[in-house]
Amino acid sequence: MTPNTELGWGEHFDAAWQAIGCPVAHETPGRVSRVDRGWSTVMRSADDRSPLRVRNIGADVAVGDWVIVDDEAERVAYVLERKSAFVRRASYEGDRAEADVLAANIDVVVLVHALTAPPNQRRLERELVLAFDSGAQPVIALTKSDAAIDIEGTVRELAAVAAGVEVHVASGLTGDGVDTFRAMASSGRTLAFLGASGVGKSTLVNSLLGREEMATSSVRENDQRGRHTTVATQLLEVPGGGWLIDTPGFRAVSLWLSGRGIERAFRDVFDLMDDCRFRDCKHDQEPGCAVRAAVDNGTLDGARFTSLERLVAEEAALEAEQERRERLSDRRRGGRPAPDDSDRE
Ligand SMILES: Nc1nc2c(ncn2[C@@H]2O[C@H](COP(=O)(O)OP(=O)(O)OP(=O)(O)O)[C@@H](O)[C@H]2O)c(=O)[nH]1
Ligand SMILES: [Mg+2]
Ligand SMILES: [Zn+2]
Repeated sequence: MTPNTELGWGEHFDAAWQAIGCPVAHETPGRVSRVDRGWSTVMRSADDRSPLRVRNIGADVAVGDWVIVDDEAERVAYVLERKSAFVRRASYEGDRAEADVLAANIDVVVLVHALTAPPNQRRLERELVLAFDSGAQPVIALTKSDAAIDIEGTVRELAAVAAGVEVHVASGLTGDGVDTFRAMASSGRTLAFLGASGVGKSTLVNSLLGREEMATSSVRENDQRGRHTTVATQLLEVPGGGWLIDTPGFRAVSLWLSGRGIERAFRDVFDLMDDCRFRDCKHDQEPGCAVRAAVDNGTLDGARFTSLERLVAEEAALEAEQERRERLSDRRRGGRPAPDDSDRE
């Protein structure tokens, strides 16, 4: 039996499943719709009324993953290679860098901001880096259009740092502009909604579902901050096809090891850098610096350049830390090559 295409199964997963020899164990692969403290809820079909509840033990599972459950239906035995994933660095204690996978196997990452608060360009820039690195298509949703302060102004400011990504205005409350997202969710595709607490992710998700599935609650009067109402990420079916992943609002948009996310999110600035006279220009005091010139003549916002410099430094620090940890674990093994996974239990 082939896994369920309505659940979003497709070519990529077929190949990933074959690559590990098509193990079946309890059943063909299912999709994780929810993760709670080491337990996964696994759906076998789009209308699965009694999804499996299994332990994760040792498996790194995120909502949206395709997994194979062991023979006893007790735990996740395999997690199939992901097609895409939105990953940030977990809020950390000490200096251990850990990945926090907010959603896996998504087609579209919807970065949600509210039109009722001043535009936050710096946050959007960071979110875009992670979104480009996710492997999914990023889009931007500006919600609460019915109660907006200044729609045009906010769209203009955010579009200026959006690196060409589409910006859509919507209201989860009135349903205005919501059809755009419904169209994106067609035929088994998965949309993940990500953003700060209180921006209206769950309200938008409910509007798309046509039912009050997710709880919502009011933001704080004084600063418009949310109350972290959504506590567990969930995969939800849109009537008529497609899947939505509603996620808990997150505060820190910390970088995880990235591919070309920074270059893609700051393409305009990297294009300028190509025009600097010196290849090793630090964009500081050098003659013929195209970046400085653009800041001076007002075509590039100095704050955007500072933001890029911070992100580049953050990425470099993370890479250095990863290398240090790898060296450390090499030394613990006494310089011997790392044991094969199959040797470990
Ligand atoms: N006027 C208006 N209010 C909205 C809209 N969308 C959400 N809200 C309100 O904003 C508040 C927060 O909405 P939620 O949907 O719970 O926000 P969230 O992003 O899911 O928040 P977390 O789950 O905490 O991450 C609620 O009081 C909603 O009614 C909208 O389109 N228009
Ligand atoms: Mg919510
Ligand atoms: Zn320069």
